[in-house]
Amino acid sequence: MERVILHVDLDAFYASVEELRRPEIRGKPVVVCVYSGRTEDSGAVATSNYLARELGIKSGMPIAFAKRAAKGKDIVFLPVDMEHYREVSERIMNLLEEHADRFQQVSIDEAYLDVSDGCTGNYPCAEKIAQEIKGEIKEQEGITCSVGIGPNKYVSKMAGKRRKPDGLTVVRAEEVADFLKDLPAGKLHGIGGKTEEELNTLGIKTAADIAAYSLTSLEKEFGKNKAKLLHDKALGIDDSPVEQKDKQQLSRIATLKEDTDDTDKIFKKISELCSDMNKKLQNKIAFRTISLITIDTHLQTQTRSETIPEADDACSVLPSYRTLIDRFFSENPGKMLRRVGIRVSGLSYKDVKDKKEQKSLFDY
Ligand code: DCP
Ligand code: CA
Ligand code: CA
Repeated sequence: MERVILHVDLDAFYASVEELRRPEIRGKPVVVCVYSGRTEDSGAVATSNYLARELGIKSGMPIAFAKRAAKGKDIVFLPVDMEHYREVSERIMNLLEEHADRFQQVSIDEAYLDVSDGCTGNYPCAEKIAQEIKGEIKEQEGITCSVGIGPNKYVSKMAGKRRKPDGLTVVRAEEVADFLKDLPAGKLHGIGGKTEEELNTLGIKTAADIAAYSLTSLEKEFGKNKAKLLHDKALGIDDSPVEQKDKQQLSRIATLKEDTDDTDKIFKKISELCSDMNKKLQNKIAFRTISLITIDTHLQTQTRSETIPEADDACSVLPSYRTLIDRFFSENPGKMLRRVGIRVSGLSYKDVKDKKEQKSLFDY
């Protein structure tokens, strides 16, 4: 069966999410930072939006460097808010999973979708799914993503990188060689800077150069395994399957009717979320840790967790949530909440006989 794989990657993810919830910063360069806290500007840039990238500000750069590049300009620097990004990510990943026969999340903003069952070798069919996905993410979460479509995971990932942001790139099986040939070796996913230098000293610069170099000669330089890897990357070969994995945690979050510090109202919302969570757990998934997620009126997210004896009924632990709510308010007097959520983690999956049944667990 000829496979068709989608790779989806969200554009400037943390920055896009910040722009969405802070209308006042839209249209400006935005830099999201991990402050290490030692001195005012110590730490690194997590990401920047495309306007900030035009100024040379990129992921991984020390914050002090970014501040220098930003000097005299109207640029927004923000600290990371991981809880919030995880929440948005989880919703988007759930949405993506709905469209896949097999689904594999590979990072907070990236996933592979195998759509081969419905779209065997049928690229227009896969393209239609990609358009639907882009539309749904835009409509429900207000952000854009870039999608690559190819005959395997590696080619779909490389295709996705070709047009960003808001891109959609299709590379059919017969187009792979042409698509890769002029790319410098270091741009091939999985080939690092050091290997690129070693290749360059052999006069090998592009994917086409690697492909033209005989495998035996490559083996002499790099050993059997690495030589095969290089050849596969240059030729666009990748047999690895899209691996459906068990989720490590599940959460449910909702907006309160109005901003409040009334613990009874908050508890009532938590009870509703527990019932909703139980639909997903179906007495088939047990958990060992529960968390209360709170988002206050300044959009600050906090999480409080408790480890409990293993349970499979989210509503059986309501008294523990009551304690966590009380703890939040005793530690944050005067704060009002806008949104609340629950999370269960430390999951174990019971009585799941085969993957198919397992998938149906996540279908609802
Ligand atoms: N990230 C980070 N530190 C890095 C790289 C990334 O904290 N050195 C975080 C911030 C990013 C997120 O991971 O928003 C996703 O990383 P990507 O590499 O996919 O980069 P972006 O989504 O920000 O931008 P792009 O549009 O290029 O995908
Ligand atoms: Ca991204
Ligand atoms: Ca990514």
